[in-house]
Amino acid sequence: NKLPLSVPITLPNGIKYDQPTGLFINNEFVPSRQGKTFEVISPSTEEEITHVYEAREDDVNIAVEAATHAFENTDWATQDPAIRGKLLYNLAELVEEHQDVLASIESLDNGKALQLAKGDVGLVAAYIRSCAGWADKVYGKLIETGSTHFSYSRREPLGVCGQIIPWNFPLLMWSWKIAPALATGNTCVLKTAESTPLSALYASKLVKEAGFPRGVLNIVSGFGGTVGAAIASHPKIKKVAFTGSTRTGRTIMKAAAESNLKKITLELGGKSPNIVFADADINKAVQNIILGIYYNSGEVCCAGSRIYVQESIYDKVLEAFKTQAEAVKVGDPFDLETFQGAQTSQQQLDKILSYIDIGKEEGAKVVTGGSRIGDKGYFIKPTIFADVKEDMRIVKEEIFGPVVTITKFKDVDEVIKLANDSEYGLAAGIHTSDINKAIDVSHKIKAGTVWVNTYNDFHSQVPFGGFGQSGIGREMGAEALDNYTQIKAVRIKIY
Ligand code: TXE
Repeated sequence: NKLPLSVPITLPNGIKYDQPTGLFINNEFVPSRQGKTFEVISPSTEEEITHVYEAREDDVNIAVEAATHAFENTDWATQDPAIRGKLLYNLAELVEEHQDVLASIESLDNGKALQLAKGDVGLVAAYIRSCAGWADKVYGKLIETGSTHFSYSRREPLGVCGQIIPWNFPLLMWSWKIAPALATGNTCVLKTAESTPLSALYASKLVKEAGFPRGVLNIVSGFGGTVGAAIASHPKIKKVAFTGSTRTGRTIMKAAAESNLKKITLELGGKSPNIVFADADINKAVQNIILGIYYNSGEVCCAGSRIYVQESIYDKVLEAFKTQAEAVKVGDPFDLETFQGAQTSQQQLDKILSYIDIGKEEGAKVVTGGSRIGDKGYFIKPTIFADVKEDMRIVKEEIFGPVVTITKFKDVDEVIKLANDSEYGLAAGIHTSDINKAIDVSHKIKAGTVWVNTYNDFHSQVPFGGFGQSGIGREMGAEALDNYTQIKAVRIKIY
């Protein structure tokens, strides 16, 4: 039986909508060439939501052709950029108009608490709007080289951009990828994660409604080893932007190098330190360490997964943290009281539970949590490990779940050493009331983002990305546009 290109869905909160199931190519939903489909599961019930069409390499070729045509043979890249800005602005408005359904799809498909999903959709609209504003503010330079020449540089788009996104923030990652690429006149072929394809397909309807011309944004649902690999090695794709694991990032970088040396940006894993100094406001610091690790069920690349507390306040912080961790409401994402929903997949559930076992075997002490909740739906208790040693795997490796380690430190020098002892370098948190210490430690920490007296606190204008093995390049802010433009120098001889 052929899968229809749209299926009616009633969401757990009663919202009814039509879910597109096709690949989005040339502004139309189409079946995949081979007609294969895959199942999409609700992580909170483990029940099937729907099937969607599964792209393969031949579909990637068709999508790349569509994107190439839009880039080469239309005025998409060469028109007044304010027109692209207006289209992005329209899209931001539509995202806001459809925020309830978008957030609900995200909760259903990813398992995250609906309240958090609403926050994600707000960030999506804000970021697309921010890029709308950038579209007509991409400048080159007039370069003074003496009276014999006229020299200038201009920023030009790259062409077709391949984009591969993960499942932890499906719609937010979609926006971080497409908005700067489209603002600067590129065209896109984006692959969603196989466990969370639904929200980007729904948003594709909005892309068409916003007035984007055919072929500028194409979405292919499918698996990493087939569609993802085809994007990373495609000879007509000029750049690949990826968010996901460090392991897959390496594979993509290799494929990009071996195919056509396409440009890359990678936003990878992390093991971010969250540091509480004795002079911090303890209540606020504890709220931030809760937010740092249990927000989005811990499935956050910059999760504050290593907590360091100065020894004089360690017992007090640990007690307050334990109490608050035990009060975190875990469960049905559609319950508006829920803070921590389900983990996104069985694979993720298994990985986190295996790290909990590893922590126990390594001799760390489970302060609270340490097990699955129930046997239906991928729920895990907010977990704290204390009495850890710095070389334990639970301190070194990314768990990507609601599991955190907590360690004592003596002074600034010691905690900087501990914080920086990681192959990653995505983010860090510092909690202190001393502005000198805040600035000094921020500058000494090896991470792409440092939050002071806050955590997981994003803004469209603030660049985000990793040091070390946490990635290459920055998303958001003016820096994001650099990833999607290349500089051309023009030098004209006058006499
Ligand atoms: O990641 P993958 P997985 C980390 C986190 C998590 C672990 C494994 O620790 O537990 O990675 O998750 C596509 N060529 N992060 O296995 O494989 C894949 O289809 C091209 C951190 O899901 O990196 C999906 O679209 N693409 C992270 C995307 O890559 C390939 C977010 C991410 O999947 C591919 C997610 C290939 N060979 C996981 N193989 C973050 N930085 O936020 C897979 N993909």
